[in-house]
Amino acid sequence: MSIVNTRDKTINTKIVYYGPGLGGKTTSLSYVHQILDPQDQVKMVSLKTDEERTLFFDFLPIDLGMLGGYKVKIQGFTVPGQVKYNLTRKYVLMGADAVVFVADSNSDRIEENQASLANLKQNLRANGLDLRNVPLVVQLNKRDLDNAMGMEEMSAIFAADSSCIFPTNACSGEGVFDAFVEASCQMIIEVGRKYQLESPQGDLSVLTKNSLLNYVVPTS
Ligand SMILES: Nc1nc2c(ncn2[C@@H]2O[C@H](COP(=O)(O)OP(=O)(O)O)[C@@H](O)[C@H]2O)c(=O)[nH]1
Ligand SMILES: [Mg+2]
Repeated sequence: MSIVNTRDKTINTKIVYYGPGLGGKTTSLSYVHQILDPQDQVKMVSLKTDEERTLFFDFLPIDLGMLGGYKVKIQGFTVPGQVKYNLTRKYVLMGADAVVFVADSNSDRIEENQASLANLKQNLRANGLDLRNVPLVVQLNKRDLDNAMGMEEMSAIFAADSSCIFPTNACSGEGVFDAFVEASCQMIIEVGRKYQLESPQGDLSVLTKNSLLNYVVPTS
């Protein structure tokens, strides 16, 4: 859940990368890290499970600095995709302000994408959240695969829940930062509305977008 402190003017938010196992969530968040922090000053934390532990996720703290008079921070998380780690997924999703769904374009993975989307909705509900006020941005990832499912057919899976769909290749990074920018801006719009934030410097989501567009994304 976003925490906004109007006295010391901080906005703390959370973006969760969700999707089936091996779809490219960790690769995507690592790419975002690389763009935001090319010197690797802030470490991305990856908790790995062993047989007994069920906590298993990546965590990246992101500091966007001052935007419109507010200190804006984002906690970036990925969930483990494998079916058996549902407790971790539910826990990581708690208080999410936006979700980036990383779908696997491999045409053998259609059912896993559908199941993971259904699982996302179920876990949002379990956390008292739903897609009406938690923005959902979709990455159709692994577009480079020879057996990639058609874009239209694949987009149709998500059409009812999101109008923001990005073809991506998390390995090259293509589209990944654009999806992150979109999720961040939609999230700030939602948080701004919820807390009735006003900035003398203008619309917070526009300021967020402009600030993120200053980062250098290599063109391939
Ligand atoms: N060909 C291809 N492979 C990818 C892409 N994104 C991720 N991968 C590979 O898919 C595997 C799983 O990626 P990972 O990020 O660990 O998936 P996660 O389980 O969703 O976190 C790794 O071997 C990645 O290198 C992509 O866009 N294209
Ligand atoms: Mg992962």
